Amino acid sequence: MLQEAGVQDQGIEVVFFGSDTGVEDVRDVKMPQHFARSMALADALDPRNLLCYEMNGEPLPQLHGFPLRLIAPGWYGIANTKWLERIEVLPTRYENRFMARDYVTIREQQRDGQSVWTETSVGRALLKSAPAKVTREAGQYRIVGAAWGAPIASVEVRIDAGPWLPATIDEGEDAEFAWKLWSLEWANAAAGEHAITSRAIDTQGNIQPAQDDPWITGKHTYWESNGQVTRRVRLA
Ligand SMILES: Nc1nc2c(c(=O)[nH]1)N[C@H]1C(S)=C(S)[C@@H](COP(=O)(O)O)O[C@H]1N2
Ligand SMILES: [Mo]
Repeated sequence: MLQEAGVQDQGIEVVFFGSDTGVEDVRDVKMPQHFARSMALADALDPRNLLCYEMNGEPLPQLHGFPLRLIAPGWYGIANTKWLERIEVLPTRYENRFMARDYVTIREQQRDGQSVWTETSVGRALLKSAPAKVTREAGQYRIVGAAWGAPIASVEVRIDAGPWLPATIDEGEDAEFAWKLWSLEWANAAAGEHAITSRAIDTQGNIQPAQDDPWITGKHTYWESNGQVTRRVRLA
């Protein structure tokens, strides 16, 4: 669509406006505004982005953005503007509430022995997994979970303080951005309380960070929380 419309040379930013509105106090201004999110032109031109009017062969449900929404695969949910009303190309960066005030990540990172603080807009999805549940069939326990946020090579599971065990990733749809479901047969599961942790490994060898990794401990806001998840279960 952007190519057909013909983006001018000065255009660097593409803004997607939803139809939901509100009034916000910004400095001394009562500013009426729409929900809106922007992307750099190069990101917006990614041919994997979709303007969606159907879901599973049915018209898009109202709750999910009828009549039209953006789906930007590989980005956190906030990027997927629903109830799309307008697309604008700007010659400047766009910094509204949903780019620059809400949905920001404040990180403290060490650089050359100094703390450097950054505040960045929630962006591309990060490597993540979580154990979802434990099932029992004929006395055999199984841990089931999901992994997403990057091309997943493998998933490992740790029970209590044990070694990392390789989970089995389900076959099934090999869509580039689809969640991967995984499972692990839990051998010799003993009655009582247990802690189950998973970690995903992507095709570049990156490992999902532990909760005590500086990447996670230095993150002072809620969003982009891609640390390992530990779930506690009690077996009867
Ligand atoms: N117009 C509009 N689009 C929006 C939002 C919104 O509040 N208004 N919320 C965003 C957020 S934070 C998420 S997680 C997804 C949720 O999409 P879903 O309701 O289809 O799951 O929509 C995004 N798009
Ligand atoms: Mo969200």
